[in-house]
Amino acid sequence: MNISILGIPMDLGAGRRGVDMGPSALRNAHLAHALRDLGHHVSDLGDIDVAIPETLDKHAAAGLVFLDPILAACRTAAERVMALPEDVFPLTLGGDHSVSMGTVTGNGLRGRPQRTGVVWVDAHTDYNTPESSPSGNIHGMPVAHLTGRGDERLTRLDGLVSGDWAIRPEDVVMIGIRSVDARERELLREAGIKAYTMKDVDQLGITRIHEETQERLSDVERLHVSFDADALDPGVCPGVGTPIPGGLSYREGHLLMELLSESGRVTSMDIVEVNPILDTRNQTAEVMVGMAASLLGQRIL
Ligand code: 6HN
Ligand code: MN
Ligand code: MN
Ligand code: MN
Repeated sequence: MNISILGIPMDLGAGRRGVDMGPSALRNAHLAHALRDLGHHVSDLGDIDVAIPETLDKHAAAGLVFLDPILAACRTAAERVMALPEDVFPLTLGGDHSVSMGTVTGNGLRGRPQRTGVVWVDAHTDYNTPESSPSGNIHGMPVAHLTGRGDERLTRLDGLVSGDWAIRPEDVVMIGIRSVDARERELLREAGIKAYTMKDVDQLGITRIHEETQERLSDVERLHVSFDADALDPGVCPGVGTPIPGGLSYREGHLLMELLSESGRVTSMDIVEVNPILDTRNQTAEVMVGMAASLLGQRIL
C-alpha cells in the first residue's frame, strides 16, 4: 500500500500546550520505518503550517478559543488530504483532535466523494458545540461539527463543504468512552451517535464491539479511524493532555486495530493528542506507532 504521512502540529484546540510536538514524537518513534518494515511504500509529506499560540491574541470568539487559526489549519489539512490520489492511505498526525475536522473532511471529499464512516477511538466523545462546551476548547467539538452541528464556519470548514456534511451521525462509532460533559450527553442522544463506553468494553469485549461496528458501518464506502491516544489507559499512554483513568488496555487497543486491519476496509487514519511534554521517554508515541502498525497489517505470526 502507498501511505502518505502528513503532520498537523497544532495545539490551539487543546487546553494545554504540547500536542503540537506530536508529529515530531511519532516520527522519532520510527513511524515510517515501522510501516516500511510491513512492506508499505511510505512517503512523509512533512507538516502543514500552523500558528503558534504565543504569537496570537487568545481572544475567544464566543466560546471558540483560537477559532480563526484552527479553521485555517483544518482547511489546509483538508485540502492537502483531498489532493492525494485515491489509492493512497493518508496517515495524519496531530496535533489536538480538532485537526480531524480537516482530515476527515478531506478524506470524505477525496477523488469521487464517497460515503465515509468514522471509528472514533477516544476517552471523550468530542461532541460539544460552542454552546454546550464547558471549556471553549475546539478539540472537544470535532465530531459535532463533522456531522453538521455547531458553528457554521467549522461545519462548512470555511466554505470548503458546500453540500451535505462530511459525515452522517449514523456513520460514526465511538469506542473507549469514559468522559462526557452533561450537555454533550444530551446532544449525543439527540443525534443518535453510537458510543461504546468502557463499561461496554468490559462487558462485551473488543471482538463483539468490532463485529457490531462493522455491521453498523456496512454501507459506508470509506472507513476512517481517528485514534486519540487518551483512549488508552494513562498507564499505557501517559503523554496526553486530558488523561482519564480506566482506559483501553494495550492489548484491547491492539486487538481493535488488528480486527480493523483484517476487515480490509480502513482507508485512512489519524493519530492525535500525543503530548511529549507530559510523556515518559516518548512511550506514548511508541505505543501509538505500534497501534498504527497493527492497523496497517502487522502480524505476530
Ligand atoms: N480530546 N469534553 C472536554 C471539553 O473541553 O470539551 C474535553 C475534551 C477533550 C478532547 O481529548 O480530544
Ligand atoms: Mn527494522
Ligand atoms: Mn479526542
Ligand atoms: Mn480524548
